[in-house]
Amino acid sequence: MSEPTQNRPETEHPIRSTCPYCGVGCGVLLSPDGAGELQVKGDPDHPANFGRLCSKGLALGETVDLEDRLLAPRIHGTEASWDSALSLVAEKFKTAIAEHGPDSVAFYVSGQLLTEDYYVANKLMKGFIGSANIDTNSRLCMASTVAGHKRAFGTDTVPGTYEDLEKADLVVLVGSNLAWCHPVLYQRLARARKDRGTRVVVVDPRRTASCDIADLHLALNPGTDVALFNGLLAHLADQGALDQAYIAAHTDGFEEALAAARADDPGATGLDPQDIAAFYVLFTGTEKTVTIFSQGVNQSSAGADKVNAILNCHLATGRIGRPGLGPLSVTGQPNAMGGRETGGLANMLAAHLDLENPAHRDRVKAFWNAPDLAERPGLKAVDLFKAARAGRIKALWIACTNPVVSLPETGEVAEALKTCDFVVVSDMYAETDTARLADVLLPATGWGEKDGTVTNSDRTISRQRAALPAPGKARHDWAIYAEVGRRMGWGDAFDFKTHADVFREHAALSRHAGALGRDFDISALEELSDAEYAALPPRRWPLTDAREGGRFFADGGFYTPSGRANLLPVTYRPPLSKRAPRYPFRLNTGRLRDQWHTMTRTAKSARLSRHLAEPFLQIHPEDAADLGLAPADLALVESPSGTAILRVLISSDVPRGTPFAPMHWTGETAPAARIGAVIAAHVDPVSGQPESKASVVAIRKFDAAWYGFAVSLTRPVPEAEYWARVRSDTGWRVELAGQDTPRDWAQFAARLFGRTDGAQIFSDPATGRMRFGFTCDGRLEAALFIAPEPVAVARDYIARQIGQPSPDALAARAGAAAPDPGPTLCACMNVGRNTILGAIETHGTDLDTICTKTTAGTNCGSCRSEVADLITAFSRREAAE
Ligand SMILES: Nc1nc2c(c(=O)[nH]1)N[C@H]1C(S)=C(S)[C@@H](COP(=O)(O)OP(=O)(O)OC[C@H]3O[C@@H](n4cnc5c(=O)[nH]c(N)nc54)[C@H](O)[C@@H]3O)O[C@H]1N2
Ligand SMILES: Nc1nc2c(c(=O)[nH]1)N[C@H]1C(S)=C(S)[C@@H](COP(=O)(O)OP(=O)(O)OC[C@H]3O[C@@H](n4cnc5c(=O)[nH]c(N)nc54)[C@H](O)[C@@H]3O)O[C@H]1N2
Ligand code: SF4
Ligand SMILES: [Mo]
Repeated sequence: MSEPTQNRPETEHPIRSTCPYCGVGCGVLLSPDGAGELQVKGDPDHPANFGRLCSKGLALGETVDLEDRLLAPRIHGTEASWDSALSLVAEKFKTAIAEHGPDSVAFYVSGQLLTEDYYVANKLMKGFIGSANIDTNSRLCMASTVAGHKRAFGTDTVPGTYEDLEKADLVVLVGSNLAWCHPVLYQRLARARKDRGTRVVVVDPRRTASCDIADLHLALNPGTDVALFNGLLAHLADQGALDQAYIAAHTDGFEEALAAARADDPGATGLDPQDIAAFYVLFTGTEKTVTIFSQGVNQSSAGADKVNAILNCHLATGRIGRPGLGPLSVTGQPNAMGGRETGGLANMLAAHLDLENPAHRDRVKAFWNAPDLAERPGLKAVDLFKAARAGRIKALWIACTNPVVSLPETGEVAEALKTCDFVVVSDMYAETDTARLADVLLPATGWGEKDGTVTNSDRTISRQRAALPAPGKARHDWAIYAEVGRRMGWGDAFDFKTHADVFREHAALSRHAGALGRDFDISALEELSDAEYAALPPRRWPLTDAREGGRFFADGGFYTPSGRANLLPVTYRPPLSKRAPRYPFRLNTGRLRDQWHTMTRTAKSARLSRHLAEPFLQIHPEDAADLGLAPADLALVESPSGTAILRVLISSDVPRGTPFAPMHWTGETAPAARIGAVIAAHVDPVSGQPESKASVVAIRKFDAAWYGFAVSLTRPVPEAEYWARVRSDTGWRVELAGQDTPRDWAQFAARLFGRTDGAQIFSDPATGRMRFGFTCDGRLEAALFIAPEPVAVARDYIARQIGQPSPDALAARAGAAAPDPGPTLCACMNVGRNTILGAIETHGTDLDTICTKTTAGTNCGSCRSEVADLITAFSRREAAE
């Protein structure tokens, strides 16, 4: 077999590319040094970020090393050639299809695949294997929005653009922590607010960093957004604030929607009626309103209804498709939109065409010259893994996603992979929780090495460009799918030579979609030469000979059969997980500022790991008091499906009864803290999206007999009921705890660090506290602190002692000569909490002054709210003294 074309890294520097994290889709400038290092800067010419980057984008260069990379295919753990691995994959899929039919196989893919990867995977499954059993992690992410858009607009269109944020007078953030999850958009909003006084309302049960710029924070009861927006629709009607002309000319279903809205009670939100009224008055009186929504809306058993409740208010006021107003779904993953455009969901066709529509199917079948185009929707993510668990999926291929961590009821997902006869995983790393359960592991190139396109939240298509060579034998995802397509017998259909070939075919198919009256038409790009594709600047679709970019629906023109939008009658439904005496808490989950999902890349950066270094449970002070939980204790969170152990973080930012936990930790980083284990697999009946933010749980103290903290030059391998391991500048740091006390602590320490030499041991039998230090040539290489209570040492100080002359380090105090900067608060500029507190004492309580003096918050600004919190806490303390 000939090696597929591996495109070479671009030679012109800096190389323009796109950040691989969130759906803002920031442009980056890459300067490789030729020795594997990569310098990353914001692209001043990219329309998403105009040169800005957040902490994660800035740290990209710290994540491209090859440590832990999967560099060659493996079959049952043994390295194998591509030829044998792909023969086996093609053979197993063919056999399953021959014996059990096309629906006995499935692909599970990802919004982090590039459009070219997605296109080939979807073509192979829907067009040639002849099943629609291809679903994506977008099911956990954007499915409710897709369903809501399709119900209202007839297609999955994002009507507005990012500029609308800067032209709006009111921005409502619903279930979106923009400050942490879309930091560059948040910066654009914060700047606009400063310049023109934009009002901001945050609708979120939790007080988040985004509330820093909010005029009003509506901490509603979880899952009650439909009641809130239904109340708004009724209020708009009562105030005569509707756009009757727009309703009459361009919509259907208004009366039914209003009747349903009137029958609902905004009291379900649990909000102070005055706050509700203040929001309604603001919305009613502000024509230029943008409503941004994200996972607090989508990840709900009423996700699609929440989306439609919001869209109803915009449609009924005609606030759509004009500058400075409209609904704006911010997408999570870099190519969530590209996945929707290529039809990566099990209930969609390609190019925004409908699987249920025979005319659409015929057109795609003819275009692909496909033997067996799928005729009905395939299994959605949760059902797909349930089918695998039940033995109905005989061959499953997972790419670019880590479902054993990110799906709900992860215990069942792991069992599904064990049950399934044949599991293929394509990833950059071998040690993910999912990759560990694969029969065949395929090494994929990753960001910085691969080439293609992504579409961001405002329909802008940008190029990702390779700056580094493909490591080892890694291959591009599209090329792997294409080769399997050829080996399964469809040589002509998968005869792509380059990613540009794939893109041109995708663009050509969209011409047919345009001709069938769909929104997604990028036919202007179908004849790009290789050179034009290589040089493609960011461009917003639609891209036809007649039209480029712009907004949708200001003058109607919806994609429903009638051309009119549907207002949908929706009614508040509570979350599916029901509180019970045994499970009295409702667990909210989500993201942290400096980690990306299952951390396979961001955890490589010590800088990013310093913001919040451990999985935690954010819990209200009164709940903590009821449960007898003190700060830094460990809590055991339990649901009917599993358990998780998390560090207790007491905070009144979360309401009573509704604690919050981050989603990021895995078997590699904190095996006992995988939150997916406790999330119930309840889904929205309309969209199939899991309700990841509202599972009921019980909480109690995890009664540890001992707690530990360790630092080490080399990667420690902990054996304890609880541990969490992160990078530090000098190596690694680990938190530990256990109920069983090791018989021999010295041996425990030696095993933890993989050392055979003896340790320096300091122990205090009276208090049960112990310290172990391992040195080499008089320098500290590893240290372990054990105590019967949560270990109290200056962690950053200790971490910095690695490589330093011992044994001063074990004194566990910050030396006077070297002030301890404390946990990192600003990851971009690397400024610690203690440094900021020091600056407040010296320079006073003005936020801008503190930021300027310490440089904290002077890059992406998403930590400014935390700086402000420190100032507030300091001022309160001063006032009390
Ligand atoms: N730093 C970072 N940024 C990311 C990511 C990451 O992993 N890390 N991932 C990216 C991805 S894929 C996505 S999808 C986005 C997600 O971006 P967001 O949706 O902004 O992030 P989340 O933290 O998942 O959830 C948002 C908020 O929903 C709130 N919420 C919970 N229940 C409800 C409810 O019933 N109603 C309302 N109104 N709010 C509720 C939560 O308290 C939370 O603050 O982030 C993207 N950006
Ligand atoms: N409890 C809870 N669960 C959630 C959520 C939540 O808010 N709460 N959010 C959900 C949401 S919105 C999302 S988007 C998901 C995200 O969840 P996942 O998609 O499972 O998380 P990632 O860590 O992004 O997984 C990407 C995987 O692909 C690999 N990879 C990276 N680049 C490439 C590439 O180019 N090719 C290949 N083949 N592999 C690559 C990475 O190493 C990693 O293993 O989590 C969902 N789960
Ligand atoms: S906001 Fe941050 S994570 Fe999102 S695309 Fe921009 S740099 Fe990347
Ligand atoms: Mo997502």
